Amino acid sequence: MKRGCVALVGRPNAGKSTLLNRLVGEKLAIVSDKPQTTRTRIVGVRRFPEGEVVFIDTPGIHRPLHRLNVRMVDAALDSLRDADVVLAVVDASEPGGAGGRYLMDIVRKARATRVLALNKVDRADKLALLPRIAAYQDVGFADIVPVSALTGENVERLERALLGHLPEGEPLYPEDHLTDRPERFFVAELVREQVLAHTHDELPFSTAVVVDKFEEGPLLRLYCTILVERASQKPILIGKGGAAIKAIGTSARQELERFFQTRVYLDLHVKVREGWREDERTLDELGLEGRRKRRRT
Ligand SMILES: Nc1nc2c(ncn2[C@@H]2O[C@H](COP(=O)(O)OP(=O)(O)O)[C@@H](O)[C@H]2O)c(=O)[nH]1
Ligand SMILES: [Mg+2]
Repeated sequence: MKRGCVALVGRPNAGKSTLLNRLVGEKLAIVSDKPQTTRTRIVGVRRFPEGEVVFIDTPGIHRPLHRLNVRMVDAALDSLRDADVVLAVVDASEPGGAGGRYLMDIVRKARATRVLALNKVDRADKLALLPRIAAYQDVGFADIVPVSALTGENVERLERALLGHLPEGEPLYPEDHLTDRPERFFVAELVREQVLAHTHDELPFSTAVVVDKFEEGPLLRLYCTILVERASQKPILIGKGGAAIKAIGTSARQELERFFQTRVYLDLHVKVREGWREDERTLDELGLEGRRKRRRT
């Protein structure tokens, strides 16, 4: 059978996480309209009649200004090195720009087979697509597939193309294995997704979620702390009379109930941790891979 790893790499906001969820058929990665939503690699396994594909979602490749972001970009580059197929995801509704060229310079050097997904074709100008495809000629893509991760348009064609490039071998994971992340990870991420949805400016980038307690029972009881970087951010996140944090809590609880298929009690607490984005200990606590913990393969 066919089997192997496909790493989704690209600029922030290209739609990698939306595409991962679409390819795996489960919501494993959170999505937002803000860049840098994904902070770590997320594995999602999908079985086809022809074989097994291990999809790896990664943080967007960008210029890292904080230690948090250094770890994020490292996680993306590590995945790219380990993959059988590198699936570059670009937003086809926008011109690539300097960031796009930087990405292609990295993808061009990958040892793995390269495939390009021109994403967001649902809102791209079809005429503008052709010259953009021409601009990718020299990157050495084995396939270029226009898709919409949002609507699912052409995603099956992409799946066929990816399967075709995978090596033969024994399955990498047991039959029921879906992801490499523990339940607590999804709790923190689903809460963070709602923080992202309800905040703007610097706040989305300055928040992280820690799961303090995970108590199973007829009611799943979850206690989380939302970290912010500065004292001035706390009242914004809480809102007038607690309105903002309440709205975040209500939506997060609904998402968590959907994910865990059970009733959920969610307790959210906001805490200031000055400059946590630069603090290696906090980054470790958040489970973000870093240079020091890089896997040897
Ligand atoms: N119109 C459209 N929007 C998309 C598509 N794929 C992703 N998006 C949107 O683009 C934004 C970023 O998506 P996300 O998956 O978080 O991007 P990532 O940073 O590359 O993981 C979100 O608002 C998505 O809803 C698509 O195919 N079409
Ligand atoms: Mg993402």
